[in-house]
Amino acid sequence: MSGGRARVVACSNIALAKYWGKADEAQNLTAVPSLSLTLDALRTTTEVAVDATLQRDELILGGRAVAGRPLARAAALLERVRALSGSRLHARVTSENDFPTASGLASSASGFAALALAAARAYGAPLGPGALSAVARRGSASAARSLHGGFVELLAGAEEARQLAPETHWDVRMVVAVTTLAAKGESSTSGMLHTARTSPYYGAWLEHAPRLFEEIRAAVLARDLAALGPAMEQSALAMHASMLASRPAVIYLNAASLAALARVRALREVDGVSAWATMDAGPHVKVLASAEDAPRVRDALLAVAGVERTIVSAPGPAARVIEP
Ligand code: 2P0
Repeated sequence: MSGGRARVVACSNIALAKYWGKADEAQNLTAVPSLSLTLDALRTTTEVAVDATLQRDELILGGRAVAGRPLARAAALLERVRALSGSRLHARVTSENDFPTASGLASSASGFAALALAAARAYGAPLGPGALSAVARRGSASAARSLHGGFVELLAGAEEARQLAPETHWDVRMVVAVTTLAAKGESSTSGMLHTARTSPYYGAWLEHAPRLFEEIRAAVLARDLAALGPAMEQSALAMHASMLASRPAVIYLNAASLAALARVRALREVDGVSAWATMDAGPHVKVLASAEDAPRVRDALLAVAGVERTIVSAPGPAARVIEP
């Protein structure tokens, strides 16, 4: 026997209150509080196999061996888990997403959450949920949130994320409008560091984001979509505004993203549907609505020029170990 092995499924998450900016770059602590919804329909499955014959860690993503920065980030996480478990053996990481990677659908969130849990199990590291969340956060801050199901918060400067309400709390839907299959240009990490360095609006973002977080948190606890929606849209658009004022600008949205945003506004103002949009570090638009309204929102988004397909997701569960 050359080592342990574990297989994990983790769901991605979409922030209703956005994180953009770091309080501490080396520790990967976030500058603003964020609140997310874990999504059942966006999943990563990751296996970690510890293998005494390996000279270095290996990463296979979607069936292909990967080197460079993705491997370095995965190896850094494995190194932390090895330090906690006392092992010096390397591992082979095999990971599959069931959604487009590196395009603003938060593959790093589910990816690093799955990797943290699978690595901890494979190496036998005795990590509780808080410590696991902290290990995932060092890989990618949004990953700290994906270890939990339902509605999850990560406070500014916090080591670990915690669940605000379980997936059964509120039966909403997130309708994801996939606007392009092209890989995104700039990583979230470099985009937010560049925004912090060069955008005159970054200070305003830091000041306003905590207030939006509190508003969003209260609306989620009250299951109040009419209160949540405007604050959620403002969180996303204020974040993008801070990026747009950078030099040079950080632009993730494309023409189809803007057309989808306009359609969501028309859904509310013309069709009377309570639907609210959010966007991340990529061109896709994600729309929050009731379970009842989700089919109508999906049909409206599919008719937008440049929207290639939609994914409708219910709130999802915590990351979990599965049988091989
Ligand atoms: C979020 N995003 O709160 C924000 C909104 C994207 C836009 O967290 O540098 O991959 O690895 O901590 O977590 C995506 O950035 O960044 C993200 P790092 P991460 O969901």
